[in-house]
Amino acid sequence: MRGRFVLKIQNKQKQKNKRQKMKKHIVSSLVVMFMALSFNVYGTEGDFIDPNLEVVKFNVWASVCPNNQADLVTVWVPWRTPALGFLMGNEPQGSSVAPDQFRIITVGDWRYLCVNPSGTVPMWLGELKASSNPQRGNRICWPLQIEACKPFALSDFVVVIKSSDPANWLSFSLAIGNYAPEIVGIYWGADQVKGTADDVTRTSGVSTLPVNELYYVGLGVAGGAENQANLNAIRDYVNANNSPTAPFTITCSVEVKQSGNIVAKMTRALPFRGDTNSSLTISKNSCCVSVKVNGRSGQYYYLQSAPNLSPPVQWTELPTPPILAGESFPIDKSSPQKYFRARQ
Ligand SMILES: [Ca+2]
Repeated sequence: MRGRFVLKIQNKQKQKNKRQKMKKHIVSSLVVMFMALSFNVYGTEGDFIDPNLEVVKFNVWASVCPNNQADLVTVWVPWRTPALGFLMGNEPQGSSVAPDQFRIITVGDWRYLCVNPSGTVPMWLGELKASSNPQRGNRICWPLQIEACKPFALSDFVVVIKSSDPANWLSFSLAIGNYAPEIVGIYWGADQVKGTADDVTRTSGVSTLPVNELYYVGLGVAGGAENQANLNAIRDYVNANNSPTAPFTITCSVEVKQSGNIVAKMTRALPFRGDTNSSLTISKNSCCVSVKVNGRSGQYYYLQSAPNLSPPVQWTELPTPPILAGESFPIDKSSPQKYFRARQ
C-alpha cells in the first residue's frame, strides 16, 4: 500500500491533467494576495502589489474542504455557502473543522490531506467512516478574497502550490478556470461604483470577463486513499518529514499578471508542526495599542485573550480571522487589563 502511495506521487503529472479537466477545486491549492495599500504591512518576503492595481483588499487563507459524495467534481454546497459567506464578509468563520463549517486553519495535520478519489469509501479527517457517512475525505484548500478599484479578471491569476517534502508531493500550478458558483466575481459595471444597479455578479462565464471583486473557495490539495493502509501511508509520509530538520510545509503563492508581467504576488505558508520561535509583542503610541505576532513568515496565528492568568486560565479567541506574522492587530485602549497569546 505504501507502494500504491508512491505510485500516486509518481503519477502526479498525469493526474494533474485529469484534475484540471474536472473543473473545480479538485486538487491543489492556491494562494494569493494583494493587500490593502494602507495596511500593506503584512506579507512575506517577496510579496508585493503594484499600487496601480488600486487594491482594496486581498487575502488568502488555508481551510479544509469536504469531498462529499454528492459533489465529487464540484464543491459541496453546505460547505461552499458558509465559505463564501465568510469571504464576502457576511458571516464569521465556523468554530471547528467540520464538513459544513468554514474554518481557517493555521497549522497543518496529515488528516487534512486524505481524500478518496474513487468516491466510494466513506472517510473524514483520515478515518474510515460508516457506510452511511456521505463524506469522501477532505482536502486542504486556499480560499481567497480580492477587491480592487481597477477591474481585473480571473485570467490574470496563477496559483502555485508547493510542499517542502523531497518529492514536492503536493506541487501544483494552475490558472484558475471560468467563473463558477465557487468562484464568484462581482463587476461594478460601467459606472465603476460599488453597489449600484449596474453591478453584475458572475457565477459563470469565461475567465477574461472583468470584475472588481473575486471570492474563491480555493483549489484543494490532498493525497488519495482508498483504504486504511493508504491512510496510514499518508500519515507516515507527512509525519516522517515532520522533524526539526525537515518540517513539512505547504506554501501557496498567488501571482497576478497583466500584459505578461507579474504585478502582484503573495505567498502563504501552512506548517505541519508547531513553530517554537514565535512570540507576541504589545506596543502603543499616542493613539493606539496593538499586538503583533513575530513568527514564521507568511503564516497566520490565532489571537486569544484572558482576563487573568489564574488557573484554569480562560482563553477566548478573538472574533477575527487569524493574523499574519508581522501584522499588527489593534486593541481597544479603554478595555480593562487583559493577557494575550497567539496560537497556531
Ligand atoms: Ca456599479
